[in-house]
Amino acid sequence: MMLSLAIPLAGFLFLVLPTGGLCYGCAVTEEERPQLIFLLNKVISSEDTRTGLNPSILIALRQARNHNRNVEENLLQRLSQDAVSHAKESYSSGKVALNIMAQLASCVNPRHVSSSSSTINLVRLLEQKYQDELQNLNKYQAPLTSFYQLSLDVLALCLAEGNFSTAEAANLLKPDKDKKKYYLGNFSVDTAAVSILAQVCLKNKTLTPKVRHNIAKSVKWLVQQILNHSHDEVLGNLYSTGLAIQALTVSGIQWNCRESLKMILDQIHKGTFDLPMAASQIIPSLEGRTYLNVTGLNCSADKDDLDIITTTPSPPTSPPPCICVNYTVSAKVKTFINGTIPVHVPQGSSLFDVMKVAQDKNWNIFRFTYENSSWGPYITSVQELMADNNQRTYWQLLSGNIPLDRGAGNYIVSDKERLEVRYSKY
Ligand code: B12
Repeated sequence: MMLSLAIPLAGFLFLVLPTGGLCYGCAVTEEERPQLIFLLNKVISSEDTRTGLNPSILIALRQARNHNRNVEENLLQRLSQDAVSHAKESYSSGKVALNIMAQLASCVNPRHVSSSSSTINLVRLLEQKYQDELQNLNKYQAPLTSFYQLSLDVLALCLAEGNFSTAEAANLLKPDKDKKKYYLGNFSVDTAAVSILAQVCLKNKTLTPKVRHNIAKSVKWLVQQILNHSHDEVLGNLYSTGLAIQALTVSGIQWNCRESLKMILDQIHKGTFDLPMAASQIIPSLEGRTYLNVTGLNCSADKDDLDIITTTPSPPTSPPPCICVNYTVSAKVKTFINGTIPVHVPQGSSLFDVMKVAQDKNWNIFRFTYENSSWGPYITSVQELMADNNQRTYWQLLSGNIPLDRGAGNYIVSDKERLEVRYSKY
């Protein structure tokens, strides 16, 4: 596919693609809907959805055209309860932003989120957390969190009509001011996609022709970068494609989104989006919706037509054969760490399983810590050497020197694979 063949036209990109119809955004057809329902059923039946606190999942479920009202109601209540109790002290700005979008998508005013007779104004809280991010940016040339979260902040403030300067926000997300914001080691398609969504929202709300013109220029540059980082129908990688489809859709370019959509549908049965968080980032695009649509949903018209699936555990089979991988921990920044060990694990094990076996075998060299996040376990330290946001360091996961596109808990290792956890800069 010729995704990189782009001809500038009237300030936007017009893409010439060889096959299929051209469209502005797209959605699954009625024949394809069973595949989407299969995914929605998995999401509503998952532990993460039924007991967890992930606002991205609620945003996705609310944007779907099939619903399980009970599950959505329950998740909304838990999110509201948690926000009332913990948002002020312990939420990052992006987490507040996602919560605002989840409330909006549930037709709740995010300025009055209540639970157990307490109320919180999430929009005012985000205005404050956004100012903290800006202060940190001015002082240390880096946000408190990341430009991904700053983009979420601008998007949520824009959607919820918060009190902030749209011109300043447009300037903040402008790529020519400091292009580094879109690079985390490599160009981050995810960050660019959320930034485009935020900027298009700003553009729709801004009356100043100059600001509108500047936003159009920024969006055009970012769209081109996303396309430059795309191979065939995969925009960035499998896990950024959902957000990138949303971004390309709202940018107004014509492109063959059906090819990307079909690719995503093919991946559903391979288990690529089994993690509810991964599913939540592709569901809106499969429904032909974007995060800009969270304010326009008609909640009272929801159908209640999705059932929770209870899976019967499969009967015990003979234990899987053992495989052997090579596992390395290394650091050359700040301090020197280098250790390699052969690890035997049952077939089907994850990198996280490998790390635990290595740790049990040699605590001195392979001990590590992690935090649970919506994407699974996030590796925070090896031998007490901590990832540090201020110094832009993290523990990178690699196989044969190539960075993994998923986390330690979800990456299934293969026989004779060379795996590495490397202290790196982004
Ligand atoms: C920013 C970011 C990072 C930053 C995080 C630190 C920071 N400065 O914020 C850095 C660059 C360090 C990073 C690292 C990694 N990331 Co990352 N990251 C993101 C990004 C762009 C935004 C996350 C975010 O802020 N969300 C919003 C906030 C409000 O939600 P949150 O839950 O509080 O966010 C936290 C977690 O998401 C966590 N986190 C970030 N990345 C990852 C990855 C994994 C596997 C886990 C468990 C947690 C985690 O850090 C966030 C900030 O604290 C997402 C894109 C996306 N589509 O979500 C990719 C994304 C989540 N990362 C991804 C990957 C693969 C990784 C790495 C495994 C890459 C690697 N080969 O080493 C490592 C994690 C290794 C480890 N130590 O366990 C994938 C996950 C896909 C998947 N199926 O699991 C994503 C979706 C990007 C992509 N399209 O491939 N990441």
